[in-house]
Amino acid sequence: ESTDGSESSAGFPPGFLWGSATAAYQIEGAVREDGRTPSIWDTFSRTPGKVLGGDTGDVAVDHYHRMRDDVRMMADLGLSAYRFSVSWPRVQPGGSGPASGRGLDFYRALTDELLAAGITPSLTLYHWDLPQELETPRAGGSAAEGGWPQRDTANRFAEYAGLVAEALGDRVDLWTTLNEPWCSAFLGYGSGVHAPGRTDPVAALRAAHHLNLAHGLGVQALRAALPGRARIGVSLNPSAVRPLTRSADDLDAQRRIDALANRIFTGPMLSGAYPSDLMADTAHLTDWSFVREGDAATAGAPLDFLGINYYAPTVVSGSPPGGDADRHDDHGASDHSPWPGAQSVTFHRPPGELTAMDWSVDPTGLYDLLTRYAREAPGLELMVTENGAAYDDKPGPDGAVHDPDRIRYLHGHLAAVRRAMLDGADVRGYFLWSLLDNFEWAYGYSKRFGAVYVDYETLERTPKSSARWYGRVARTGVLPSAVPDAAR
Ligand code: GBH
Repeated sequence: ESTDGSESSAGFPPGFLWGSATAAYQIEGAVREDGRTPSIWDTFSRTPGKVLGGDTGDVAVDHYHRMRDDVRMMADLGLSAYRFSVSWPRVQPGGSGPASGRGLDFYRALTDELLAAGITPSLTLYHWDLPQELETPRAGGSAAEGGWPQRDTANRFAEYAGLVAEALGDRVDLWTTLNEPWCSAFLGYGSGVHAPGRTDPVAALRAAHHLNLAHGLGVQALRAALPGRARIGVSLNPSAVRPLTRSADDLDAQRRIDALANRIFTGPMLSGAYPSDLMADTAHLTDWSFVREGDAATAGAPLDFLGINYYAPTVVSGSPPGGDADRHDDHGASDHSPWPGAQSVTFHRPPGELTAMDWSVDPTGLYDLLTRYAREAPGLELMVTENGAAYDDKPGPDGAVHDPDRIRYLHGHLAAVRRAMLDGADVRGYFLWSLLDNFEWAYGYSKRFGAVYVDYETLERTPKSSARWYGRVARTGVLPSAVPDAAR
């Protein structure tokens, strides 16, 4: 039924990867099995007040025990790729030393199942679950807190990357070092809404640097261990940041947030240097002496693809027009900012329709990011490694789950991807976040991002109507010109 629509605006090229994405701590459960040790998210989620409803990933959606059924479901839907992450404390308990054979066996089995089903595996090494032992050593270590603000964590990551590459390099061709280092650094150590929950702007900047360094050292370790056919990238969550007005103050707020959200990572990773305006904007906080000679160049190790995770745009102004009442952010009760040195910047809710996260539906932001990085990094392949939305999905009386809002969201964003491709962006794949409803970090199980509904009592899976709609797009490679009537 596949049409050669590669020249048309609705048809994606043959070989385009149609995937879904997940992350280990959000779906696996089995946190105490087969030698796994705690990660910072185990500790954080068990700390009262940190996660809505006191939810943890102890069971999550039990993917660790239902992996074969989950792969069969992807194959039945017609998906051609699957992006998952490896749990570091499962495959290298404690964060250093030898690999755990039992931990690696799970990912060997997962990738075998995927390959047997004709699904391309895309492996992310780090999706936020740092071994707790690297954050706070139980004994022997220095009294200081560790984690990403400490330089040695970057070396530990490179060692871990090499170990996973040795084990899985024969069967996985798509490798991603880090998922959204902005979140690890600024939500983990700045605002404290993510693990490990620290609130120190300088620790957050140090973390960002050591994540850049870890990425570069990780790329080196992967290149050394993987066969030549492997493709290596990183997944960022670049902010599509717009000024509220064209005033000088608002344009400067846009520049500052672009530096703190985007160029702090793309500077080193794509050009081997930190932006000078970023260092000037934060000079009152730190002299950046944690950046050593050669670090930014290390972070700039050549990449094969850039992964872009996109949900919603950001609108900023330079001075609060209506005082604090206008202030909007999605960082809950935290008084701490994830934007070091940007106290003058106010965040505004963009106009238009909102998802269950209160994030606005705005496909133009995705178009803008894809065409921006196509321009700034010519020759680099792009991949949409996450895009999707949470809605208040509920099974109907017949047990079916109809999610027309999600179909419209996906349709709009896929059209934006195709438009960006026709305007020169070399996009090789799209991964819907997420395959399954899952543990949505600080929101626990209260937000459903899945194309597949999960009943949290029985853990039974039910593909929503969006899963069937997306599966058809994946099988045909053609985006229908209109969304189904039910989704209007
Ligand atoms: C991704 O994070 C994660 O990779 C994935 O694990 C997660 O489940 C999924 O998205 C859905 O949340 O208010 O200015 O701080 C996305 C995290 C959410 C971080 C939006 C930035 C808004 C910026 N991003 N958030 S701001």
